[in-house]
Amino acid sequence: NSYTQLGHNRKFPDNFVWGTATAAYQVEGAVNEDGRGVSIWDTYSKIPGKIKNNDNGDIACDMYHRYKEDVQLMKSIHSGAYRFSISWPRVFPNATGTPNPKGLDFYNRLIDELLANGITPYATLYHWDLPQILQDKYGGWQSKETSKAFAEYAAYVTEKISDRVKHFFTLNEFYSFTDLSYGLGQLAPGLKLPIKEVAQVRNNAVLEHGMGLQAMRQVAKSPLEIGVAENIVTAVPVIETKENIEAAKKATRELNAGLLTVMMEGKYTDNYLNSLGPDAPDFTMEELNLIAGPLDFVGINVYLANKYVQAGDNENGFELIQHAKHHPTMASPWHMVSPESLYWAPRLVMELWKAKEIYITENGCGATDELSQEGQVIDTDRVMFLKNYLTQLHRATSEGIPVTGYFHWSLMDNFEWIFGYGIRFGLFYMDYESLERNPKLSAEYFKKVAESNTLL
Ligand code: PNW
Repeated sequence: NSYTQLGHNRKFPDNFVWGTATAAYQVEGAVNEDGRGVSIWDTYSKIPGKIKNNDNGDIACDMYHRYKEDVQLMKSIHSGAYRFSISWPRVFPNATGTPNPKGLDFYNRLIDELLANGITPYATLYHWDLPQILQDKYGGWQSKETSKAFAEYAAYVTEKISDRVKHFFTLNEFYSFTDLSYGLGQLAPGLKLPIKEVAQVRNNAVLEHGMGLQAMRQVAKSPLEIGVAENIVTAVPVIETKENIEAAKKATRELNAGLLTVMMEGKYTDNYLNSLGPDAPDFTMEELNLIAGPLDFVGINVYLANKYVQAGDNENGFELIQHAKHHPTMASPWHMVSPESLYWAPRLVMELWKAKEIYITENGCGATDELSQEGQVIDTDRVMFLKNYLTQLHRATSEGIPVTGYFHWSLMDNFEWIFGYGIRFGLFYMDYESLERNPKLSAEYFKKVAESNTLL
């Protein structure tokens, strides 16, 4: 066939899942509709100077009203799966207690529309929009009360939708909503707490995942596949020698010690606890057991090689290498171009923790796309990005690394957190005046890859 290239098998495995992803606050809008409560992102985005251009998610892509059109967008590019997040304050305006049936109804409508169009729903229960009331009452993730509240919310949602949704993620990107939010002050609630408290926030977050996981299994209507979607900190061997690969394994294990590593191993590494010393978090053995509740798959958001690494003579056995000053980046300042991360991240997860099933729950890039007079968006930068990253993903699957699906971030341009609407990640271009959606060249590329299940 026309997709076969000379001498290469460029197919992805049979039944490989090609999907797209979004998150509630970034696309839904309708923040005051149908009894939705306030989240920390509503509050944070209204503080002048926090978000580029003082943008906020009040309208965003208005997906709350346009979801039917958006399901057709997915269908048009052969996105056979869709990863969306559920807004906790829509379902529980006060975080716990009396649910708001109208809030859940939106997700019921969305799920039914997806299924009617042959698209498999993948639901994320938490993508950073914490009910404001938990922040005000308990300091949000600083308290285990938030972990308990999450378990209640997670169980409620699972009970209501698990007749139709079989794939769940508890939380999205622990590193972002713990360190970046409570330590580095970059994301809501924008705090710069001392390390002891940040370590406790991390512990409460993984505990919350564990408690949620247990609660969800108890109420599931049928066997579910539950995992996380973590932005694993990936250490990539700078040159792929045996020694450097060993070093990358050790480094990746330590760099994720407070989050993914403890979820996979049920204990904090000695290095982690020793380096924290008196700042180590409070936890019990019983909590560690919950934290390490078995996952059905590991979901990883992979954008870059966070660090390059080589073997070292020191105690750790590895040496981290900084990116060179002119290492190329995509439009987001943090986004170092490093396609090989999409090979190494799943390989390291498989080797370190014997993962049997791995999803790439996010990958994509930001750009400053523009719509031409002819109504086209020719995003050669994103197509270049995808060709190179997917080449590495193909390398992974052809070596037998058990990656079963890939979700592109994102279906359409949306509210890019502190960068507002200034950086665009979509396969579809959003005109924020008319709210019209237009496919970019990358949408065509994604469609061809997904449809043929082949690296192009
Ligand atoms: C992810 N980094 O965030 C989030 O899950 C999405 O909501 C977001 O829109 C998307 O990626 C693009 O930014 C990230 O510093 C935030 O490496 C920071 C990093 C990576 C991903």
